[in-house]
Amino acid sequence: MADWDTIWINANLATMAGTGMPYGKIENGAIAAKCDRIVWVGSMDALTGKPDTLANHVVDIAGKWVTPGLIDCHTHLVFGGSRASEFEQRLQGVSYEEIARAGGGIVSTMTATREASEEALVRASLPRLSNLIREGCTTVEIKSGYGLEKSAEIKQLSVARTLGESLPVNVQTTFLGAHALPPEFKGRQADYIEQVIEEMMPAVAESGTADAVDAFCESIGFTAAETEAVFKSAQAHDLPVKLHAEQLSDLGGAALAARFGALSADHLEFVSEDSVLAMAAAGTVAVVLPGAFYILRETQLPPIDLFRKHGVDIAIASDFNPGSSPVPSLLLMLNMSCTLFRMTPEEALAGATRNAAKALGLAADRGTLEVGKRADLAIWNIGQPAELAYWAGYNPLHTLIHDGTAIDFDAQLVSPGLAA
Ligand code: DI6
Ligand code: FE
Repeated sequence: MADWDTIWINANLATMAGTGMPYGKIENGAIAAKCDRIVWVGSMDALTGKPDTLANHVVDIAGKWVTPGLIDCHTHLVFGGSRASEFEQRLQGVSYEEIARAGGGIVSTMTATREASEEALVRASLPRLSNLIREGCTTVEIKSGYGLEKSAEIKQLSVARTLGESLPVNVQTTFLGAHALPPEFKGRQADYIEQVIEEMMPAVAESGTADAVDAFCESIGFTAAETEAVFKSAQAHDLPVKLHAEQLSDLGGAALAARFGALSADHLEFVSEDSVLAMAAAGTVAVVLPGAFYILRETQLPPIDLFRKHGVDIAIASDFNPGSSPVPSLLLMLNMSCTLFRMTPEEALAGATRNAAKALGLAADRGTLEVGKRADLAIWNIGQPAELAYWAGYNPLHTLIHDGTAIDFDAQLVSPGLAA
């Protein structure tokens, strides 16, 4: 018996480890796993013996490219219903904010989500998550925020946990109780926040269904002061925070998030340079969401140059949700972050691997091809890593390895069919 379980040889590796080489490239390399961990990464020349003496399984991948499994660090993929009719309204000129203020938007999804059973939500969500996995995702974050009451929020989070147990993927969950004001609290926003803090947060923490806490700090969401109260409560329950900030206006949410050592601030189209500086000092990741920008036909670009200038790590994510980003595709985000936001293909790939791991607090364990990290590998039929951002609407994934084992897509995933 050899010491390692599997070695992939004749591989081109985009390790995404900060080696100084673009993409952390190792051409003509090999990578080995034992159980669920990477135990060796390097060039074929550096192997200390014949591959079949080192590992029990030798897989010759004939020059294909290997990247870390992709990480979608911001989704709302558990929801009931669809919002196709709002899409039609928006195409007629009604804005996202107008729809939200008229009681549609997030609240309409809330109604459908509250009505759906846990089982129905699982059934609706499995093909959505399968779609992300088919494109190379090995970690996906899923938020609540369509329950907006204790039991429905916990239902959404439990569904997310069930999805992670049902499919070959690592699911991270985020409690987003402060997403929108439910109609029964109309005119009583302070009371709702009190309920989030006094009732929901302790129950969510107690249930163990959330890995982090998020809020929607926005003119159509919650104020900075309300967000701060939610963050204090999260801290009291030892839950890390992240924030939907500066998507439609600048309320200073990103700076507030930085003050709480947030893992990430997300959207950020309207963020100021001072807030970017605060994020840099706190190590808060900037998560940009080109799907929502595209679907809402926004024009204010997130300040990628300021993130670069001040050394803020940039992640990209699908923001998959039924309203502003009905787009269960991280590969498309790689393309859009380049075409729409002028990121480089290398920045885009770092945004969907290394920096996305950091945005979830998982940097020690995931996001790069390095010894000791999880053996989550995506093997691609491409000639160079930039192709992952270059193709749009095309999936060059060859094989996906999760925790050291190749996923059998036909047997383990659920067929497409996105309807709820
Ligand atoms: N910002 C978003 O991008 C999603 N939530 C949020 O606060 C959109 C959610 C939705 O429209 O259903
Ligand atoms: Fe979002």
